[in-house]
Amino acid sequence: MSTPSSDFPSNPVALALSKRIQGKTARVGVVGLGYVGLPLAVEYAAEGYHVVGIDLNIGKVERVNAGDSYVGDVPTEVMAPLVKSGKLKATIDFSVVRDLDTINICVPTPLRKTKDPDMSYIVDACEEIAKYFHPGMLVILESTTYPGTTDELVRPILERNGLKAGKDFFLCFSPERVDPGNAKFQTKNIPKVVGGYTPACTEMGRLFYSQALEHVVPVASTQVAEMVKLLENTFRMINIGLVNEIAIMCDGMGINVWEVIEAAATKPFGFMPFYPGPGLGGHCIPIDPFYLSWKTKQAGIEARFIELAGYINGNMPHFVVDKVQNALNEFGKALKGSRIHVLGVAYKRDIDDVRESPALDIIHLLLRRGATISYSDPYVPEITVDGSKLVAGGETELLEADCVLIVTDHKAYDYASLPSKAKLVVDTRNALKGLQAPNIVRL
Ligand code: SAJ
Repeated sequence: MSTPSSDFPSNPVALALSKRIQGKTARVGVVGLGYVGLPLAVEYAAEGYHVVGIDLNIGKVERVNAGDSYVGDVPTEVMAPLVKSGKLKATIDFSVVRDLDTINICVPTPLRKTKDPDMSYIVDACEEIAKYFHPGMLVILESTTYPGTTDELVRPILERNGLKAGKDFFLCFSPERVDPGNAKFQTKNIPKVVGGYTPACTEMGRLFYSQALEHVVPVASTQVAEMVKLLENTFRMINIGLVNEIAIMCDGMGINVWEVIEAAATKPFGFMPFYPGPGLGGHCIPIDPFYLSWKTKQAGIEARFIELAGYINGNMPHFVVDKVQNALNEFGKALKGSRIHVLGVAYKRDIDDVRESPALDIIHLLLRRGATISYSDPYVPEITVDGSKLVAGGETELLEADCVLIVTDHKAYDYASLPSKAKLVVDTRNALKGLQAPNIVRL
């Protein structure tokens, strides 16, 4: 769809806003102070802008205003001076929008149980912004969503009072690419894609991001920018699905899939290693591709790769539980009545996030088949499965277990000693790489 063009230099509204952005006098707003919004707010405050964070969670607002960070990628010692100097503050009150020049919307975009997009966070944020919206603003949606959201959902809400995107205000989409805990790539140095509703919008978005971030990548439209993120994460999800299916094939043929991948990864071009695992966790990879397939389905296009990969990845917990059952059978034991100690429940190593973690599905399935469960995870003190709370155990439970199941390969574990301590180990992450023993079973 071609977007209407606006003549940037001859538009006084654009000129005035661009001067405020370049002069760092623009008042920056960030809606949603999570692992995306808070680091962004801090970057702009550190650049010298006055930044107001808006979040419905009063606890987060109070912690920001106390200079106490709750996001791992934002050290308190970095944030506190910005709060103290008055450059950064937070509020639950959207009326501050009256005094803002720019707003980045960084709210969640989960899936409903029906795997349909839950757009309520974006809609609620836009409805609140619209109450105090004024000419001359730049609004950038960063929440991962289906192509068309910015143009079809956000723009009508903001244009409701007669203001026109591309003329009276500027509207962009820019995918968030935050990778929590990534020491090498943080908000400032991750290339920032931005696409606008009009060329003037794109230019305003480019100008805004170039003030605080190292590398800005302007693209032709909001739809292109929305699709970029979905391609990135769909690529990942489908390749993980492929390698999980390869693991199932290798299992059936008695081939060590980990050795296959390690050797394939020696190819210096045309190959990128992905690794099989117990399933697909997190709030991005299992979710984002279904925003794309939901949208394409509206256009009568079946996203078959996404559906198939979703099925394969979703089936891995069942495959793992079957593996545990068969391994116990080899030792003359039934799964029913056996004690299984799960090692690691976070959705990936060295983090504390259990959202969509396959460990929860695996524990649910094991309980349903009559096993007794304990778990340990240095980052997760307790979990709830099927309404029951499980508290993290430790060495005692590991030693008493009939089978230890490695689900999340946190670096904190002493894997070398595991085979001598445990009666049986099922390893879904190749954490015991290089170790051989009759009581080790690998994915
Ligand atoms: N996983 C596998 N095999 C793999 C890689 C991952 O089974 O080869 C599993 C993980 O165990 C986890 C899930 O997939 O359960 C997702 O893991 P992830 O490494 O993709 O980590 P996420 O969910 O934190 O993804 C984020 C994404 N970042 C953004 O969306 C901005 C993703 O685009 C990044 O590529 C990824 O971090 C990263 O590379 O760390």
